[in-house]
Amino acid sequence: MLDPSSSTRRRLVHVLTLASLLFPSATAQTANTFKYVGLSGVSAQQMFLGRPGKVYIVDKTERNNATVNGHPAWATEYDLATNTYRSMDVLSNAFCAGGTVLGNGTWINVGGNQAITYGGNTAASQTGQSPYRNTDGGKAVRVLDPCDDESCEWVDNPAMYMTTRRWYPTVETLEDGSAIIMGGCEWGGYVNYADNQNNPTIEYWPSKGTPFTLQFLLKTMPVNLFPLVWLLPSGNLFVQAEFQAEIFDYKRQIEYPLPNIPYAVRVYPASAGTATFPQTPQNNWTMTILFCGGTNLKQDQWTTTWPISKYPADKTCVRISPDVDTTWYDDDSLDAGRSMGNLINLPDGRLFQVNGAGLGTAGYGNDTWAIGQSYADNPQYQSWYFDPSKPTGQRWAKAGVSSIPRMYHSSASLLPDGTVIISGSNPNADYVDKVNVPTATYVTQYQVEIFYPDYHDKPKPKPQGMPSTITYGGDSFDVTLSLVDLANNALNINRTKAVIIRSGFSTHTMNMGMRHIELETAFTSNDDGSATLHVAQMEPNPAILAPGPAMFFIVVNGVPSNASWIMVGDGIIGKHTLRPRSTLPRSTISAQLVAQYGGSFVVTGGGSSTSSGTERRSISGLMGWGGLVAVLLGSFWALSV
Ligand SMILES: *[C@@H]1O[C@H](CO)[C@@H](O)[C@H](O)[C@H]1NC(C)=O
Ligand SMILES: *[C@@H]1O[C@H](CO)[C@@H](O)[C@H](O)[C@H]1NC(C)=O
Ligand SMILES: *[C@@H]1O[C@H](CO)[C@@H](O)[C@H](O)[C@H]1NC(C)=O
Ligand SMILES: *[C@@H]1O[C@H](CO)[C@@H](O)[C@H](O)[C@H]1NC(C)=O
Ligand SMILES: *[C@@H]1O[C@H](CO)[C@@H](O)[C@H](O)[C@H]1NC(C)=O
Ligand SMILES: *[C@@H]1O[C@H](CO)[C@@H](O)[C@H](O)[C@H]1NC(C)=O
Ligand SMILES: [Cu+2]
Repeated sequence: MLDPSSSTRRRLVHVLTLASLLFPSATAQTANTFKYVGLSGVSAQQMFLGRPGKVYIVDKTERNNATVNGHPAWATEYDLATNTYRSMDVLSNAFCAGGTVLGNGTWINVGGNQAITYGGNTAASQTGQSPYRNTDGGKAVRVLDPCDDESCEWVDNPAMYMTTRRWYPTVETLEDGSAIIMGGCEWGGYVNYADNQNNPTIEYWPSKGTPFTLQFLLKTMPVNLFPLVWLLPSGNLFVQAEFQAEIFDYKRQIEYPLPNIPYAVRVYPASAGTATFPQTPQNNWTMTILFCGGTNLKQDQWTTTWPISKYPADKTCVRISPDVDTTWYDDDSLDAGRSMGNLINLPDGRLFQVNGAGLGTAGYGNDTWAIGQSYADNPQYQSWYFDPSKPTGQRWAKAGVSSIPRMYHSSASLLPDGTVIISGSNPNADYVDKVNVPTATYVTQYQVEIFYPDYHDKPKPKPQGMPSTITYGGDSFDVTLSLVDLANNALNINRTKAVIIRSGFSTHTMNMGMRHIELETAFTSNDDGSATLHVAQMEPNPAILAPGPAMFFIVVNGVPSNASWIMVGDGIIGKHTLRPRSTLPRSTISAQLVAQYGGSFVVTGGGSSTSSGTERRSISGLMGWGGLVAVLLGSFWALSV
């Protein structure tokens, strides 16, 4: 294991920094690699991108290296430009909290555990005494308005708390920008051992009244903590725990059972990777949810009396599109079984799988069979791409290899430059390093890594006119791209996508609220090979993407621009303005360009067509772009690269 403070590592960082100053092209050799960039100060059990340059990290209360107001910290703000952290004071114990961003841009961090002392043991006082000075976080709702200038702090005020205790709750943002808070337990545990501590209820934040019971959370004991929940475009919720699944019409409080999920338990602590496929104009923004890995423990095996850390994780992947089809479909299996392998939406439409373990599950405890305290072993260092647009059997491809074990309490998030930040891992009750526990196998990780996807070494498009707001319906807007932005191939305008990604709140192998939404586009290409991309607003349906901040990317032939930071909706919690669907002009290509390309084009599957002249004319409907692209590859523009 790498020691983050070793002088070797410092020297290495210096050499790399020097190299990249002297040889700027050195940074162009990073594709498919992980790079250590800094220390997080507290372990990244929970992590989210709150501003374009700021990542917020929340940990459980423990003896962290970072301190704040005279006690160990359990929250930091990580600056992406300087790779340094700022300690933040969270008052209550945020152990296994959930979180999301609201329609007005405020983030909430929800639930947790009693105040604790050394070793993760319950503190005698619940009101902020030494050594950690933490308070009871069971009902906590911690509130943050992220900032660029280091002025913001978490507000952890009991006046804003929930009415019931929730350890491991799931939080999802709804159409009005408020949050629904589901499930959890009162006093913790590996699973929800006893009915008398289950919290099978739902409440909202801001509150909409007293909590009500979801029958599903009674039926799915004992594996119903951190239930897997997505707001569907229909406005219903899809809910999955244990082997069961349902559609929940939360507005009318009606539950519709779905067939059981095949092969394995996916919810925490089995902790499959989960993500939604890109929701695009072509698929009518239908949500398809992928579940990969987990563990196939049976109902009576959720005890800690046997060596779970030796039990192989599951390797199957299954998917469902709950709004249109209640069938579970097999998808391409993982190369090897994996628990806790995060799936992260990339702007180019692929998913990136990272972190996890080949044996065991999430969780830890003082069990003789545990690896130290870890219930998982055999960390998985190989990361993967999953491409939902590829035919079955060809969807997985190897990405990079990390050297840091990232298992229980690790996290990951997409960043605005298309890279992925990865941090955390601490399968221990308190902070552990090789000094205080010389025999430790899996220490508390503070190392922050960036993964550079394979598109990273290609020149980034720098589109002009990037938006800062996206509305539900309304007038389309224009983004312009130079010929260079189109990788010196004017035809790439027909392989250009406008993509919104919400990176979500990453914890326990989930990124709550993570979505990939592609907007409808049309284009006008110009004589000089530059082009204007006309971009439709969101569909006038906030259930496709709930209101709140997100990233907007232009992706040219698989290469994303840097994102602009957008607010989706009106920036409020409440009823959002719905406007008529955007109408787009017809796509046109400069006739001069068409002439330049030779004037004669092969059309795939529809005869052939000749085009020449000097006036701009519409070519959609005239000819298949696929054929045009095929004929022109390697010709004028490609040669001029
Ligand atoms: C602990 O914090 C100090 C600064 O307070 C820093 O120099 C050191 O690198 C940190 N160590 C780790 C392991 O994070
Ligand atoms: C968003 O709404 C919440 C709940 O009403 C409130 O606490 C928070 O201050 C609001 N944020 C902003 C930026 O107005
Ligand atoms: C587990 O073991 C650690 C290390 O020996 C100790 O500090 C802690 O108190 C123990 N926790 C429990 C719940 O027994
Ligand atoms: C597209 O999805 C919406 C729900 O978001 C649905 O109302 C509509 O009927 C669907 N359209 C088609 C053509 O399937
Ligand atoms: C993209 O963002 C990164 C990180 O902020 C920055 O270093 C880079 O210059 C940006 N590139 C472009 C093309 O804007
Ligand atoms: C873009 O190209 C595809 C084939 O590659 C074609 O089906 C589509 O119609 C083209 N789009 C436009 C707007 O011409
Ligand atoms: Cu946890």
